[in-house]
Amino acid sequence: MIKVITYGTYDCLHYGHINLLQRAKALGDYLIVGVTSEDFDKSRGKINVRQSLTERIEAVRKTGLADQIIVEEYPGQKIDDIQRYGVDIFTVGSDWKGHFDYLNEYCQVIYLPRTEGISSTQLRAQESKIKLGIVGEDTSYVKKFISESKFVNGLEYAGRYSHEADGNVAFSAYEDLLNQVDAVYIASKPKNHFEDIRKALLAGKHVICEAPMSLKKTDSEKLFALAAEKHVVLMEAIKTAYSLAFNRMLLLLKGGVIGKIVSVDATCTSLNDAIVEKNGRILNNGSMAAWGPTALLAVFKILGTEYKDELLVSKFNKTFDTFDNIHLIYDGAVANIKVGKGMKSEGELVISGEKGYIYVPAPWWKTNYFEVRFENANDNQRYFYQLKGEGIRNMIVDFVKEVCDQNGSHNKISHEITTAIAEMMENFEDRKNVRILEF
Ligand code: C2G
Repeated sequence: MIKVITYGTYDCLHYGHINLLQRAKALGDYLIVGVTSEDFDKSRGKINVRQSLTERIEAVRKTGLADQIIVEEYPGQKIDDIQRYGVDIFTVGSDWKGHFDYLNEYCQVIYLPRTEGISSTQLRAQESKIKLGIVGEDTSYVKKFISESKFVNGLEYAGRYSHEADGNVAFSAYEDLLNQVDAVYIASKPKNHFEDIRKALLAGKHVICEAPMSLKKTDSEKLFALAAEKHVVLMEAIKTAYSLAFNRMLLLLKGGVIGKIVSVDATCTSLNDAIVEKNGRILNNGSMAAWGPTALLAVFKILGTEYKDELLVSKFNKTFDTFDNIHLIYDGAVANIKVGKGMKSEGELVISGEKGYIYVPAPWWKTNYFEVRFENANDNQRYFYQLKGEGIRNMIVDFVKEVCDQNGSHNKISHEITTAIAEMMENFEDRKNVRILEF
């Protein structure tokens, strides 16, 4: 019996795929089809896959061409599979010609002519594109967001509007932008977020807003209620939530890998305490607005939002907080956050447990790597997940998917966490439980 194996994503299964599978089947007596897992596709840069692994496996199964279906999950698995299943022929479309010649050491490699004129990317692109506008100044982060959005299928950048009359804006009025788009990325100053979001939601637009999305708990609740009433998406943009490594780490913690969690220590610093003024107005945010949401996201994802007590210790320069130390007391655990734009420290995340701890090296907020460490170092585990674009393109992909599906499954930051972050911003602004180190 001649065994043939082939692999693919098979997203939005089309006749190009089926053509390949038919010819692969004809090469032998038994065809094994490897369907790529979501993690494996993300790690090799395929972030726009629309269908779940289950849906893609089912589509391949329905063709009736596969005698066996397996999941491809890691680089190098092909060699394992060829040996494990006693495969005689590996085949794949000619778009991969040369890429798998190394498999000749294990079996015959055959590249079959690719079917021209059809691809999953093309099919996804035919779906209606979401027009996205941006509200905000021409900062380096906004520029990065625009360049990252180009990797996202189904999205079309329509231009920018800014409250500060600056350079090359496509729209001179916010209403003009809202009339031309389906969704808005809001990167204006935090104090403008509420109005910018409210107007967009009232206009029936989907919103992804830079953190902190809201500076008051009640404002956050009002905005989510309005989004629900208008049947549109409202998401807070904290890219860390969309990093594969961060999410796999959360799953390990939930599974008890380090036992009961005792403390979460998160540090985020970027030394940039220059006061930026324009027309007499301070343009830059302090440490709490710049880094608080990211650090709080990790704490709230790991320990929840029901802390019993809090203490904020802050240091200021003439105009904003250059360093903030946030202590949160939970039932049986504590969180200790250090954020700063006027100081420098090791930007690491350490989650301590009764059996071990997880160490995420700096910059943990855009990491692709973490370690699980134990008393006996021989038991230590290391995890690596490729992360392209710091997680921004992954975040935009999930925003687009949420706009298309609107079932809440793609938004990795719950309304509860966004609202808890808003409450912390409010406590800080109101100096509730805040001790000032010096002014
Ligand atoms: N294919 C084809 N003609 C097309 C589109 C795809 O022959 N118009 C073939 C591809 O060459 C591949 C298979 O169909 O052999 C599945 O294609 P994709 O789902 O795009 O997956 P891809 O990432 O190309 O799979 O590690 C090998 C890769 O997983 C191959």
